[in-house]
Amino acid sequence: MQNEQTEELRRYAEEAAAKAASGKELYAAKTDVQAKLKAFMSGMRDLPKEERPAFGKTVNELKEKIEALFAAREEELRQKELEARYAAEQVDVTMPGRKRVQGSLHPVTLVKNQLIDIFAGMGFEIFEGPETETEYYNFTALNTPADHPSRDMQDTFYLGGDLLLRTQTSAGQIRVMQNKKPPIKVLSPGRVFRPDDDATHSPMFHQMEGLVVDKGITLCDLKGMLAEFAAKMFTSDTKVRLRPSYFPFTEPSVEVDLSCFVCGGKGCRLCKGTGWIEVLGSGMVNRRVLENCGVDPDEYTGFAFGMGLERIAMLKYGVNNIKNFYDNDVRFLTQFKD
Ligand code: 2NM
Repeated sequence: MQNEQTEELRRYAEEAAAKAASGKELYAAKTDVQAKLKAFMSGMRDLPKEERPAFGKTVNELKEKIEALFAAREEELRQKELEARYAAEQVDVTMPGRKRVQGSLHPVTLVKNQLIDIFAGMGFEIFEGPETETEYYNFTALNTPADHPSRDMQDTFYLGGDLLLRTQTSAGQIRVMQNKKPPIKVLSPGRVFRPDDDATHSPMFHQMEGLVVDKGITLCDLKGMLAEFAAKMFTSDTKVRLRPSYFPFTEPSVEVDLSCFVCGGKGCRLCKGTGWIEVLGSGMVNRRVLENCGVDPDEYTGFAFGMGLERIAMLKYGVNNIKNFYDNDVRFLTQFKD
């Protein structure tokens, strides 16, 4: 009779422990089984004295079994819960990380920033005019005659009406002279547009023009300033050579050559054996241009210069086709670090 009850309680405990699916459920089952065990134990009082020791032994063994049973199930559940957590929180520590690619500035931007640094150091302010201009600002005010070839349909993008895409940033410098009394010292970087298209010409390219107007400005000031620019942009011993040229907006006009920064003037492939590289156009601002802007040419004189940023970048970084600048091929673009 007692053995039957013992066996029944043991089975009950076994089932209750097995059914518990979590630590919390197991604890509830254990409490329940312990209550039943206590009730069973209290039955000892009703037994004859001589049967009590045997009953006590049986109950104690049952109690130990039950405790071991719950302890084992508790460990089993703990292990299962841990495994579930590990599975949910799994990270593959061998997975390669996400690469962060270091960006770099476009070579034309690099050159533009270098030039701005150099000329800002000489006291120039930056003025960027509009990319769409009128014929007046782009040509007429710059003393370009009505029949000048640069005004041809083949050489300028006309937008209809009086508007066109500026062919040079000097269009914006006219506005500066109209609006500001000398001394003027402005640098105008920006995009310009001309219908040219080959290895060294693009219908859109970048220019940087400089303009200085004040009392007593001479060609010597221009040459000295260009020497400073050449030393900082290329090598410190770079020499400057001025050759006579022609622009409607300057008189006299000059082409500016710099001694070759590769061979130092001895002659090499880059300078085609001449020792000199043509870098920019320049001159003393034509008195008609000053007059057009309301600046008295008998009181003030000025010089101006203009260069193509792509051309400077091609020379400096050894790029042989201008199209490389616009293809957006990262294998090309990432080669240029300041
Ligand atoms: C050049 C060459 C020579 C130039 C002239 C002016 C202005 F506005 F004063 F008339 N700005 N830039 C100039 C002069 C530009 O580029 C090859």
